[in-house]
Amino acid sequence: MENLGGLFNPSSPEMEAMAGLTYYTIALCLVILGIIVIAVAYIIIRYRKKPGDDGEPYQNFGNIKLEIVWTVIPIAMVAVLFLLTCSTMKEVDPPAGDRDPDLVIIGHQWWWEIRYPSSGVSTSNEIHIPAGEKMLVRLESIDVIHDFWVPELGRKIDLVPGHPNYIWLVAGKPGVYLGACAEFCGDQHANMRIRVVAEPEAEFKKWLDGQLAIPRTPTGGIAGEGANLFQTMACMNCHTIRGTAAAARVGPDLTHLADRDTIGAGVLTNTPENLAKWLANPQRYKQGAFMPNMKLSDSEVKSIVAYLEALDEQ
Ligand code: HEC
Ligand SMILES: [Cu+2]
Repeated sequence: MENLGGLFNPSSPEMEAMAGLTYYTIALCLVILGIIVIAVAYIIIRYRKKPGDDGEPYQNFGNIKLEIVWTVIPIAMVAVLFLLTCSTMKEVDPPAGDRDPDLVIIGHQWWWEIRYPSSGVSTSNEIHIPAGEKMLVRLESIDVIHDFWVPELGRKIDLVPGHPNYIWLVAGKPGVYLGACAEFCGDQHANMRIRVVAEPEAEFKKWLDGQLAIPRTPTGGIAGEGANLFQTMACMNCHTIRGTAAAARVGPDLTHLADRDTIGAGVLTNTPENLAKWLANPQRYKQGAFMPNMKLSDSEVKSIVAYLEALDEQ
């Protein structure tokens, strides 16, 4: 059942409420279907034309009692569904503007910028949260409409330019929950994946502290060369590496890139070899992505990989 998605594997109180509502609705529909099938079968048999019958059977017009019954019952059913839906919405939707968000998720073509406003941490595509804790998330978009969806954890929600939306993000137990952009947003929409990593509180704190660390810039060796290249090439214009002059937000924050599981919102697993492949030609793995082929030589790629990996070894 692992990969059957949210309805079969709800992993947050919000998703449990939504799955519960779905099950109630399906159960009610099945009961109605059963009653109708039985009634139709009974009527077909009981009132079928028998030998000797002639003309129309008895017609029953304007029976007020009957009409009241078949109006009131459906209204009652709709009322029940309405109330169940209201209570589910109350469970699922956070009160907007109640407090500052714990997390801000910003959609870009075609990656997710993840910010933790209280600590200033910024990462991409991979969302760490403490398991069991209710995180208030504000969702924004920098360009077009995207849609955040991690099926096991809850509802879909659009990221609309100029109009922030809010959700709760909760994972009942530790684990990795996968999601994707669920609103077509251009060429690489399919490669706009989400990983939610829910960890026990202590591990989450450790991760957050690791992210807060400002790495020293290596000065010697090939990592030092990489740092120089990064500083002198256009990388600076699009990326942030804290502790250096690079502070742009066109692409992901690379300060703790080596900590992430994937590159390019899921197109490659994050290993030094794959990082080298990505740097050599990102367009080969994510055609149309807004990181150009930087036409780096093999040795430049090697130095930059050494630099980016060195940032997390301190
Ligand atoms: C014109 C802006 C631009 C320039 C210049 C640029 N990048 Fe990028 N870079 C991006 C964008 C945008 C992404 C995200 C692509 C995606 O996933 O769709 C990215 C992604 C990356 C990633 C993967 C990050 C992740 O979290 O998945 C790495 C590593 C990276 N760039 C390194 C570099 C290096 C090193 C240079 C310089 C040699 C460079 N970039 C130059 C825009 C740029
Ligand atoms: Cu998208």
